[in-house]
Parts: sequence; C-alpha cells; structure tokens
Amino acid sequence: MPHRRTTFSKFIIEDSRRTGAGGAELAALLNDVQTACKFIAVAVARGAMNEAIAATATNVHGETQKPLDVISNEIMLRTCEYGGQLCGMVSEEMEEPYRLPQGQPRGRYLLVFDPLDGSSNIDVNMTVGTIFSVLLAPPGVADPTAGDFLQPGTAQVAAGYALYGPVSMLVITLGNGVHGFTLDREIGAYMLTHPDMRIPPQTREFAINASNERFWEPPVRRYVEECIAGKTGPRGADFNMRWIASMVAEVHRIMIRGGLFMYPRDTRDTSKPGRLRLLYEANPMAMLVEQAGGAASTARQRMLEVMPTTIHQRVPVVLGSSEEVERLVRYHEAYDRGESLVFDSPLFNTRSLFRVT
Ligand code: AFP
Repeated sequence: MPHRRTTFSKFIIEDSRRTGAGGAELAALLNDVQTACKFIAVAVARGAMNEAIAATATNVHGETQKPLDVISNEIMLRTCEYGGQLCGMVSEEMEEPYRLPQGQPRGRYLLVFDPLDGSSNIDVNMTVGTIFSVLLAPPGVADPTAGDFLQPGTAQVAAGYALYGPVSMLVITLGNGVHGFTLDREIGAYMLTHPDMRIPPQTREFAINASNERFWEPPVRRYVEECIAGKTGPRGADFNMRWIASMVAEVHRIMIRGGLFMYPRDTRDTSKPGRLRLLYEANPMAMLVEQAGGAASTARQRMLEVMPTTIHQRVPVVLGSSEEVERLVRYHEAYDRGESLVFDSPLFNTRSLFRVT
C-alpha cells in the first residue's frame, strides 16, 4: 500500500531531526531539488513531443547543448532559487555562478549541479540524469563568488542524482548512507525503495570508453588488458564490459551490482586532465560511492580530497567496487615510481610491454 511507504519528503524531514540544527533548512532545499527533478523527469519523458527538442546549440564549453539541457537548467534555477536556503548556484550550463535575484532571501547553502548529464543520449532515448551537490557557503557570504564554491568533496553536506530511465529514481546521501527512491507517478512522489544501498567490494564488470585506448596511460591499458584476458590472463577470471556514455546510468548500475567506472586522464589533450567535471559530477558521485562502501579516486588521489582551482575544472575519474579501484591505484603508483610493467602471459608479450620487476 503506497501510504505505508516512506516518501522522500518524510525521509529527509526525519533525517533532519538526526542532524539537528540546520537540518530543517537542508531538508527544505532538498525538497526543492526533488521537485525540480520531477519537472525534469516529465520534460524528458515527453521526448520528441517537446516542440524544441530537435534543435541543438553550443554551451559555454563549446559542447553540443540540447534544448533539454537548457530547459533542465532553467527548471533547477527557478525551482531552487526562491526557497531562502541558498545563496548561490553553479551549473555545468553556466560559465559564472548564478546570482539570486536582488531582494531574494538568502540562506547558507550552495547548490552545484549538472542539470542533464548524458544528454547526448536524449535523441536515442537512453537513460540520462541530474547530478547535484550541496555545500555550505563561507560564513557571512550572501552573494558568493566562484571562489566560494572551490571546496573539496569532503565539504559536501549532501549529494545525489536523479535517474530518468525506464523507472525514474532519486538516489541521495546526507552523509549517513545512500538511499534510493522510485518516482510513483500516480502519487507524484519519490518513494523509498532502496534503503542503505551498498557497493560490493569485488566485481567482474568494468566501464570505459574503449575507443580512447590509444590515449590511455600504461596503468589503465594494463588494467583493461588484464580484464580482457579473462581466465587466460593474470586475473584468472572473465570480465564483462559496459559503456552507456551516461555517468548517472553507469554509477547507478554500480550502486546496484558493483563494477568499476573509468574516465581516466588521457594524452589526447594534456590541457584537459579528463572529461568529467569535479564539482558537479565527480565529487557528488564520489560522496555517494564512498557512502555506499565503494571508492572514488583520480587514480592518484582520493577524489573527495582534490582541492578545486576552478568551478568547471575537469578531473580523471575511477570509481566503484573498492578492490578494483585500489588495484588500479596500485598500478598507477607502480608506473609513477618508474617500474616497467610486463605481463608474464604470452598473450601480451606481443601486444604490450608492462613488466613489474
Ligand atoms: P554528455 O552530457 O555531453 O552526453 O556527456 C556525458 C558525460 O559527461 C558522462 O555522463 C559520460 O560518462 C561521458 O560524458 C561520456 O563521454 P564519451 O562520450 O566520451 O564516452
């Protein structure tokens, strides 16, 4: 019976009592975020019935921007700006931080988000999502500058994603575990369906865009080649590979059954240390993954400890089942120590020379 289930609103109000002071303000902010995600879920679900869905433009980073990117960004701003809990927002779709309208009551939180992640999948009806992160503004700040958003992931007070797939879901952490909610469209409420989500420490599934192989650093190539070698290689087990090109969908799969997601630094453009953004993609996902018992790293540093230098900074991302993240980090450490890595498997002596001495 739906009324016996816990709604998202009930969950965050009860959690706010756990966190005490300021909890009610955070609960009110997250309630606005969930409302925005419902609006976006409806807009996404209308698909080609959205009049302007076909047109494309270019965002501030020169990336293809779909109308739903713009619509979703607008929904997040309009739905979250008026509640009085925020004093500023940063979005992937805007070059500068969003300044609240003059006279609008300000609160102590900052909201950073990617309003529609994976939007290159919109036209082909694949799963997309919204990623968000909540930070505290520095004391006394009413109109934050970009510098006020430059906080490490450990400073996040909440993080989550909305998933617009076959089922619309909202997955969130307030620093006390990870909890999943399914949108009941009859009631118009997200209902608690996945309490205390946990990521298994081991996995036989990895996700990477293999078309970038020629640009990968040797430790990444070693890791992937060992997985592909399967039972015949050093891992002694077969692996499966996935790549949806929608981070929210990849992370949700890992939340449900484990796995390793990689978007590593590559040599294609050394001015870009990766494709994904630290503040509103890597950090919220890293908080969720760690809270679910997984691990998240740049492959050389714990993701949540990276000190941001710009609000749209890119970062290499490795996250998921802890034992696989730790293995890949060890491979990078060996490489950075100058150890040449070689496979003992005859399969690889012809394909790549990595020797662990
Ligand atoms: P879009 O939002 O432009 O579709 O990018 C999605 C994304 O930021 C992330 O969700 C994917 O994991 C990654 O990019 C896919 O990148 P590739 O297209 O290079 O595989």
